[in-house]
Amino acid sequence: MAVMIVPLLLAALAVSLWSGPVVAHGGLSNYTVGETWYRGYSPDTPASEQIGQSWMVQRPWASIDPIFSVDDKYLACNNPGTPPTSYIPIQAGENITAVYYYWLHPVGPMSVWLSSCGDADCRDVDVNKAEWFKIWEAGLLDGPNLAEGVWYQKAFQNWDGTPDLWPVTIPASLRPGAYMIRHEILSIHIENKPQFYPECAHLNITGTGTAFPPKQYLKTFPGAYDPNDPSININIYSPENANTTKYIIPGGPVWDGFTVVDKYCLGC
Ligand SMILES: [Cu+2]
Repeated sequence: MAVMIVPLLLAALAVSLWSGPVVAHGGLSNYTVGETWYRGYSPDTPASEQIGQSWMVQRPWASIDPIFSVDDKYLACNNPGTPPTSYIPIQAGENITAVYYYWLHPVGPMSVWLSSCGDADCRDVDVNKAEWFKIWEAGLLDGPNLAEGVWYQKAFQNWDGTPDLWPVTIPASLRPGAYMIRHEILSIHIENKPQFYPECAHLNITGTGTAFPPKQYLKTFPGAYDPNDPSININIYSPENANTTKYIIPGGPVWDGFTVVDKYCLGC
């Protein structure tokens, strides 16, 4: 019984949202872990009813509009991206599912990042100085080319009134602690005008793991992306991209959960 409650609730909410005006863009509205759902920020609800509330786990995003520049400070955790009050409790090895009530854009990669808050409360961490590592990514799933192929960004959309669900596993080996999680959708359907949609939440990760990624996986936002990266400043409709399914997801490799700092290798 309990298992059914969350999907039904989400479906009901999704339907009610669909009765509003149809808009472009969008964002990450809620998170689920197991059967528990955690409410995120909504740009459609007054900020005063959300910011500072004891239940809030997500950094607020004031609008559904994208961020266009890789140098924008809001690339880290959107605008304003100020700290929430609460943490989502989750065990390393468990899934966290990002819930979008709708997502309309079809083309471009999606990635999920974590940043350890160390001994600090994540509320005191500067998201632009935080060091993030990628734990998940997905790009083009199926050909025939970048413009006409099926990307995960398209595949995860539902058009039956149910929300779009994006499940990701927290690496089981990860050292426990306070972390920020950052979901990013990069939409590249408009030539040479990338659109970034980041949202962040706070996690209290438990577990018995000891692993943590080495330096080469740690990136800052801004900083992780080059504006001239051919995967970011891209025209998917160009003749040279008409016959290729090759696309390198920006931001470097996903941390596998096992590659750790070699204690015998200074400076690695
Ligand atoms: Cu849009």
